[in-house]
Order: sequence, then C-alpha cells, then structure tokens
Amino acid sequence: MPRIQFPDGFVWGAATASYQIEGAVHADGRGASIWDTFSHTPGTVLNGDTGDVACDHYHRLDADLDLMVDLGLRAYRFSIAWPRVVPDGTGQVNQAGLDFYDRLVDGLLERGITPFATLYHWDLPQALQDRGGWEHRDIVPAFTEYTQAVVGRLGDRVVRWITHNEPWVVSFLGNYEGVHAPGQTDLGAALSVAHHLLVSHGAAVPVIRSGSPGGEVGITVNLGLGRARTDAPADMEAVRALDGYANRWFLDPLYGKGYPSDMVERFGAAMPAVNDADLDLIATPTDFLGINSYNPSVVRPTAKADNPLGFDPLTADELTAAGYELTAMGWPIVPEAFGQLITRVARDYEVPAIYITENGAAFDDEVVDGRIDDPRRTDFLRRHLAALRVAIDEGAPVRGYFAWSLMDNFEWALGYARRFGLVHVDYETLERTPKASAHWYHDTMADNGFDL
Ligand code: IFM
Repeated sequence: MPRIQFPDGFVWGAATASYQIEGAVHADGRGASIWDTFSHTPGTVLNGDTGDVACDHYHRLDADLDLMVDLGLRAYRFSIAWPRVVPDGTGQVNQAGLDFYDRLVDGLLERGITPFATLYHWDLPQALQDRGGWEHRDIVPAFTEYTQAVVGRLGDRVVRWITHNEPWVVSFLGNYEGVHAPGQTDLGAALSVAHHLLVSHGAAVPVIRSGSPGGEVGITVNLGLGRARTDAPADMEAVRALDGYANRWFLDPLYGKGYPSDMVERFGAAMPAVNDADLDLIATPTDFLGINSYNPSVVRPTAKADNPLGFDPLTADELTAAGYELTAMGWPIVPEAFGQLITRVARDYEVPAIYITENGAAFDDEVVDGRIDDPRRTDFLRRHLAALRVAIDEGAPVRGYFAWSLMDNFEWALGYARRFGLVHVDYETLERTPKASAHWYHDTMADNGFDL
C-alpha cells in the first residue's frame, strides 16, 4: 500500500473563525458586527439562522481546548473578532474582549498547540460599516489601530499572524455578488473594498513585526484553478477571466506585479484610482502565504451581455452531468486540481512558504447510534493531502495544513445547514462528537502521514 509521508516539522491543525463558532454576541462589551446585522436581516441567511449562539465556543473554551488535545491537533487557527476588541471600530479598546483571546492563547500553549491568529475573518464592527466600511480609505488606519491593540496584548505569545482571511470573499461575495455581509451589488464598491483590504494588509505587516518579535506574518487568500469543458479558445478565455477574478486579482499585487491588466480592462470605469505608493504597500514582503482552497471552478463564456466578468460558472446539475462528484456545497471534488494550484502559485509567485490554512468538505452527515461515520470526508482529506504531497515533491514550500473545520459551525449565508466539521455539533444540546474523519485525522497527524 503506497504511503504518503510529510516532511519533518510539517504543521498539522484545524481552523475556525470567530463569528462562526463563538456566539456570545453581547458578552463582555462586544460591539455589533456586520454579520450580526446581516444575519438578522430577513431573507439573507438560510432558515433565518444567526451566529448569536453558534457553537457557544466563547462559554465552552476550556472544554473545546481539551477537545483539541483529544483530536491530537498540533496547531489551531482561529480568528479574533474586531468588535470584541474595539467595539466601535476605532477608539476605546475593550480589555474584557481581549481577555478571551488571552485565555485561548494561553490554553493552547499550555496544551502544546501552536496558535495561528487571523485578525480579520469578516466580522467588521457595524460602527465602521456605518462610516463606509472597507469601501472608505479611513478603514486602513482603523485596521492598523486594531492590529496594534491585538498584537500589543498577544504578540509575546502568538508568533504566526494572518492579516486577512479571503479578501475575495469580503470584496466580491459581500459587495458585488451580494451574498455575504454587507450585501451590496456594486462592482466599483467591491473593487474599492478589495484595494483597501490589501492596503490595510500591507500597513499592518510592520505593526505585527514590531509587536511580535520573531513572529511571522502572512495573508490568506482563497484560490481555485479554472477549468473549462473544452479547449476551444472561447472556453479558454473564460478560464483566464475566472483566474483573473478569483486568483490573480489578489496574488499579482501582493507579489509586486500590480493589478492584472486584462482584468483592469474588463472592469473599466468601475476600477478605482490606484497609485504606486499603494501598490508598494500591498507588496510589503511577508513570511508566508496562506491558501484556502476547496475546489476548482468550471466555467463557460458568459451568456449575459452585461456580465463584465466574461464567464459563468456551471450549475451543480451541469457539473454532475459533466461527471463531477460534488460536496454538499455543490463544489466539485478534484484533488489533482488542488495540487496543481499549489504548484502553480509556488512557481509563478516564488512564495517563500505556504500554509494550507483551509481545506475540507461539507457532507450531509448522519448521526447513527451516537456515531458519525463520514467516509466521504476522510476520502476527501486523504486525496487532497496526497495531491498536496505531489506539489511538495514538485518544489512547493508547503509548511503545514489546516483542516476546515475543527467543528460544524455557522456556514455564513447557508447558516447551520452545511457541516464542514471534523467534530459534529448538535445544535440543540451543543454537544460535540468527533466524527470518524477526526479519528483518521488524529492518526495522520500523529504519524505525519498515512497509507493511501
Ligand atoms: O466557512 C468558510 C470559511 O469561513 C472561509 N472559507 C471557506 C469556508 C467554507 O465555506
């Protein structure tokens, strides 16, 4: 049986995000976030679900830390809720909010688990949104100020920092496609949001370096290769447009290439003014790139004359008809595309180090006699890790892997209807039960590899 073995020192972990698991939205001086507002707006989230309680991680911290030990995690990636730390977005720092993350970090370190902290995973203080949010340039110093407050408190113990999680989702899903908070559908706004996210990342890097001596800093982008049904020139052009929208729009400026000119041309008058000083700031050198990737996107030339992107994604039915196996999200399962993506990013951008900061799958898990047997999730993880090993063999400097997610949680616009966890959460009782995939992942982490 072939064995997949990872390099010595490979970092194994699982990831979560504040709004998706914490609950306790009114505890200890936390301010409102845009996701509180959005999820409480009728018609935005499936079944009217909100993050008010979520997994109640805020009140179950010690038990969840012990659960991480039982699972055998070596590292844990979490995010910090800006509205817990600076409830009004700027100004007064709420020490009670920081206390929670202080206890989390100490609890991890006492248990031998390395913390990876993400500063922004989408829960913007509503007070800042009321002043223009990421669309307004003033958000940049506000993010720097917030970063300073967090790093000032935790920087002596946290040495792996991620500025932003998935700027594509924040920009385009939130402000162009309107699926996420704040729910806008304005391309120009989305492009300004993307630019300010990237500028704020660059501005935060030196703040983190000075507040966290010996620390390493990066940004996490969500990426996926484009695929077409044929290699006809029009299909290939659609793939290139998808690649520009999903991947190059963020990677090119982060690695000093500026915004990709083919996409600037597509975006036309919606494109905000960009100066060289901003581009220099965005390209501030970092220590690693975080990559979240779940699936490739299968696209075709757009059928809509007013679609500036130039492509349309295939529907779930079309993907199935084309022979793709899908997760419960309707995302195609193509492990080799994951490996090819990592190889390509490492090669095209000469990234010094890569962490896979999220990868995993939602399936319709069933609890039978108190057990959750989820062979499709284990198979997904196994095949994606095997593809990742190929990318490492091809030279990609991959330092670690974080499964998404530690536990089932609030899956944004889909509420609690999609389960990505290694650990099942009963939303009535909030009881946690490790799934069969968690046991497989435990052994994989312990052995630094697995039999394929
Ligand atoms: O749940 C999300 C997470 O917050 C960001 N990356 C993708 C996951 C699954 O959709």
